[in-house]
Amino acid sequence: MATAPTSFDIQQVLFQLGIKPVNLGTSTGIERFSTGELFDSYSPVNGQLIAKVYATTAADYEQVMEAATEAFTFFRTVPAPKRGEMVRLFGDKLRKNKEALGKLVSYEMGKSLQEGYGEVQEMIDICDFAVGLSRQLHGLTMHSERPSHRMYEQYHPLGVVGIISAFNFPVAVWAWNTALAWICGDVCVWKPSEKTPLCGVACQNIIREVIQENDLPEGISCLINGDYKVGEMMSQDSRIPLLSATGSTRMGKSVAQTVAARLGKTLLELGGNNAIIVTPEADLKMTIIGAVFGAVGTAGQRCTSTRRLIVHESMYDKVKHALIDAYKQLRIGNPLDENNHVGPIIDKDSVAQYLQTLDAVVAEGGKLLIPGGVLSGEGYESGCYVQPAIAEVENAYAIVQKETFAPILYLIKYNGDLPNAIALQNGVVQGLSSAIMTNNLREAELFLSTLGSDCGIANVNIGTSGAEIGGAFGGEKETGGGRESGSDAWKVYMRRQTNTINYSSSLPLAQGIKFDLN
Ligand code: UN1
Repeated sequence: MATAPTSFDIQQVLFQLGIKPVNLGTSTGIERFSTGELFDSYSPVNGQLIAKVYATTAADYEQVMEAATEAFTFFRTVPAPKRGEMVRLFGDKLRKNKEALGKLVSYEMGKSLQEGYGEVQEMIDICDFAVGLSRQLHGLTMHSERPSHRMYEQYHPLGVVGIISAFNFPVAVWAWNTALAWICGDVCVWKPSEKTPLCGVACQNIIREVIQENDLPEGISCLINGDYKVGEMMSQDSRIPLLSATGSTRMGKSVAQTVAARLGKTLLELGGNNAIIVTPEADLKMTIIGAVFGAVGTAGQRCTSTRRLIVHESMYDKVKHALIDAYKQLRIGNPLDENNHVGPIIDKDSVAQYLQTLDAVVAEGGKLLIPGGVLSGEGYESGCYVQPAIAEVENAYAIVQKETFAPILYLIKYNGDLPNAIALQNGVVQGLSSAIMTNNLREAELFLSTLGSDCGIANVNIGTSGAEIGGAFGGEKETGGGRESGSDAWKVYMRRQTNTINYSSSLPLAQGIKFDLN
């Protein structure tokens, strides 16, 4: 189905967000520079060049790290609620720029406009959350075993926090990290994905206004750009006590090893292979909406996307036919046209991986119920539009064990009782998100119990994607173990200190040890 290449004025959006045809990709907050190579950002929507960005060199990186380190010496002394005020002002700016930034996200990354706006809303939500949190960075007080002693713990800022983010959430994942890190008193250096550098430049332009208008220190929010080599500079840099990285498991393993070798901390949010279990007591209509949005939303490129549907044999045919019917109604096309459900995937490499995965499914004996394929013709000139596919498979297939960042949904049958389905759901190396569709309390509680899902996120009668910012976000096993966003995820951005104060006039030792002089 053909639609207009863009249903909005991209030039106006770029102007509002301060994006030029050629952009300096390195910034220490206010100052912008870059001496590296120029690289392009193409839109998967229509294949057109949006703008160019200069990459960060090793010398540029040094300048950024000096500014960040310097800014930290001041920023750590600013009271946390005052740092919260800065985040509140940032949230206000995001509200003003929601439409433009949402459109840029949609145009540079390819997700639907609704999801582009949703992503900016997620940034606003985390700012609000962080503002409140800035008055709640609580530690505990505990009773000392010694008389007239007081013992408590407190949290101090860590230092320079590095953030490596992925193309699929080009702005929100930075905001999850940076809004929390700032209220915790840290300063941030951000490397956005080289596939969505303009979203990074736009965000930096927005925070730059907050820094300038409020005389905040340059260096609290820095931007660097480029490929994995720039990421390696961060991994190796002992001036970065915490590196938060979102992306593939392969990238995460490399970052984790390098950072661990210098005993730094990582916060990893890596691949998922998320399943929805559909029991005999599931509501069919809710199941179909949850599964289809989970599988084709963001064109299957969320780490929380639904990859596997594990359906009880008694429901299997019903679910299969309802899914096929639903997929036939999907409108694939320009994501800026709100009539469309599914936009393009990020680039042609990704299209090639999608096609290889479909071949591998067939080679292992799977059956394609909706065969998929690359769309061509008017409106599809970028070559990045693919048909969301459904395949009947076995969970044990090697290809099913892997995460393919594309709209491919695997349909898997289970027989007998719920523990069989849970075993399949847990029978992958990843552990991010999971869900069960059931109206049976016993099934729901078993799924959430210690014998149930082994994932960081486990939902009942909701799909696998679309988590709210208030909960801790992240997963187990090869997903990396990190937790970002809500709940007490802030603690990873701070160092904990235990303090014991003696207000007696003697010096008793812990564990009753006697040590007398004279
Ligand atoms: C991601 O795909 O990296 O839960 C993040 C969700 C979104 C965040 C996804 N709130 O689907």
